[in-house]
Amino acid sequence: MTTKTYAGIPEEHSKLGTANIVLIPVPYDGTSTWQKGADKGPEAFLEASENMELYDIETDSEVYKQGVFLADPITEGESPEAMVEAVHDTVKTYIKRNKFVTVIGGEHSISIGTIRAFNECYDNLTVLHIDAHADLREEYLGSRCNHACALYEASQKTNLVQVGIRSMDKAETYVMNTDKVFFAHEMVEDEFWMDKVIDLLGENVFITFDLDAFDPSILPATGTPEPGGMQWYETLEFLRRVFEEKNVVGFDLMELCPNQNHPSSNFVAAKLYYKMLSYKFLEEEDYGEDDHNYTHHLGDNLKFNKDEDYDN
Ligand SMILES: [Mn+2]
Repeated sequence: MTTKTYAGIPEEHSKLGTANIVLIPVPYDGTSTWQKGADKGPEAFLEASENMELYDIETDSEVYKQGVFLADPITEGESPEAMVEAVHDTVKTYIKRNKFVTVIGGEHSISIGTIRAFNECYDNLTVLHIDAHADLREEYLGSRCNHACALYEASQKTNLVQVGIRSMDKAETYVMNTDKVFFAHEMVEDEFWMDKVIDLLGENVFITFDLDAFDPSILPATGTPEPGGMQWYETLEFLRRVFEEKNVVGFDLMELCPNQNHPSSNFVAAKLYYKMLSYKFLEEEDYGEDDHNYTHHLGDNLKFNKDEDYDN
């Protein structure tokens, strides 16, 4: 990758020691079945981020000042299982360092390792899965680490709440808990869907955001676009509420599949990422610039004593 710091931010805000946020790029696209190219997602995302203005009007904040450390990309690609394990190890390492960990993909199977790490570190984890697809197959094309299986493990081991779903296989209906699924065709007719989702979330929430949850009219550059997706402002309103009302412990943005005919998709992903950070650290902004206690809040609900496992 050519980028040295996230969004071209000054080096003083990009150092691991002082950054509250870690961004892990995972340029992996080993099992996608239709349009290939999600492995180019992280680089396109970073390039778009460099061209983004860093003052957020809505929150009146400059969240990059929290510090964003751009981790080395995870390039393990020997097998889907090895990739998932590498992601799991890396994510867990940074969670233990008390960072707010975020991942940019890459195909959705990467999230298996990310979610496993968060679930090991937080009690009663809720996974808020925003996606066009259910991704609940136990196994697909011979692997449990296929993108079509991205949320199966989460469905068994966490409180999984799914939002924006509009494409799935009949077999997935047997795994799916429809009490915790918000189908796109129902959301458009239900003005209270956001309240209902939030009611189902526990205190600790990891958000896995497949960019194909968006309507293809605003984000066409993804591997498997589906009509009838979420719009920009409703997505932001929803996310802001989740960040304000719950302890979001981390998130990932998956399935950006850059297409030179649709470069705006890269900017949508970049802006969404920055918005989510802005919402996460909004509370901190309210405390004023002199209060640097945020790291204290970040580790609040971790299972282990963070000093104990701090190995560096
Ligand atoms: Mn999807």
